[in-house]
Amino acid sequence: MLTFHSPLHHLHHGTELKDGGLKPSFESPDRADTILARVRQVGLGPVQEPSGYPVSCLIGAHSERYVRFLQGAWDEWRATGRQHDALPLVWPVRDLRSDLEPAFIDGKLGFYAMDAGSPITSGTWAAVQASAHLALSGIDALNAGRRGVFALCRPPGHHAGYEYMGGYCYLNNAAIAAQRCLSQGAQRVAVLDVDFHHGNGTQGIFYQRPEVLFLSIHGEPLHCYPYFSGHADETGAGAGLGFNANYPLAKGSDWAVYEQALLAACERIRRHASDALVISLGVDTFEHDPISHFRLRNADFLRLGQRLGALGLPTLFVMEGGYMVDDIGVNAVNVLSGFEERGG
Ligand code: Q9C
Ligand code: ZN
Repeated sequence: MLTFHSPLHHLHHGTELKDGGLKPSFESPDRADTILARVRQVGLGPVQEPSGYPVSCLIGAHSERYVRFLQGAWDEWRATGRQHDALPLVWPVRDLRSDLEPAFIDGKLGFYAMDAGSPITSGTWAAVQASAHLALSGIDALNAGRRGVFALCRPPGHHAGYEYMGGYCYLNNAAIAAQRCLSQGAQRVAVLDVDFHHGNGTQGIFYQRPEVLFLSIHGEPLHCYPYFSGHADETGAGAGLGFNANYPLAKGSDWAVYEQALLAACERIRRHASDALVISLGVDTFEHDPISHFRLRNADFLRLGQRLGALGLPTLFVMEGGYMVDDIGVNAVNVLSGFEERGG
């Protein structure tokens, strides 16, 4: 399997609020380094750097003004004399106005964020842009005839919506890839999100569109982040009604429970008759993940990959979450190896 990777991800290393103080984020550079080392160790296949793409390739999945905000946020923040990570601290919830973009950076940060989990740092835009280019390069490789491709994206993307960042995510790499796939001639695409957390950003971007089937298997949202989306009754709207499928599972779910949801999702994907499949590949479903609550074991990730390979579709794997760094390489590459066994 071909892997796309860029060393530019190192430019982004943020902080997050935990235990009452600012700490280094769980979403750290050594995550991608560990996965890359494992890709090389098992000889998964060649590793390539991404091509360059114009900013216009990001539009569609995101609005133009949101991409412009991301691009300029650090400079606007620095211009106010601050040098530490920029974090939002005020949000336009419910009855507040969300129809007007604030002019000052502190207001813009809240306007374009769902939480305080996605800090803007000096290197964030360069890393985020490179991450999206990995996903775009991945789709181009599929269109050139590859059957399975791995975009080793970092920062991750699935919590990022049409006009917001959050949950360590800025640009929605999987949605950007699906969008490119359609613009290059695909009629139908499926995006299956196997990260522990609901892929709220991807769901929102495609909620009204029947050509993109979005499915997500995740921790039950009344108890698990992101709390405000991911319920089973979210099935799409307008023309997209019936093209969104959520499989929320109880905290503590193991492979036996997980596999049932996975089989249901695979059956729904077959019915969609997709030309291509994008997998939002989070491995924070692992039993020892520090911030998540499923109980998948190392070997279960191999089984997950085998099920995905059996779908027989051109497949792009886009890296999302996974915070037990010791095992992240083994678990992510197990999915990819399982896929190759069954369909490569
Ligand atoms: N104490 C992804 O997996 N914060 N994002 C959880 C932990 C947000 C996860 C709080 C988790 C976001 C891509
Ligand atoms: Zn996650």
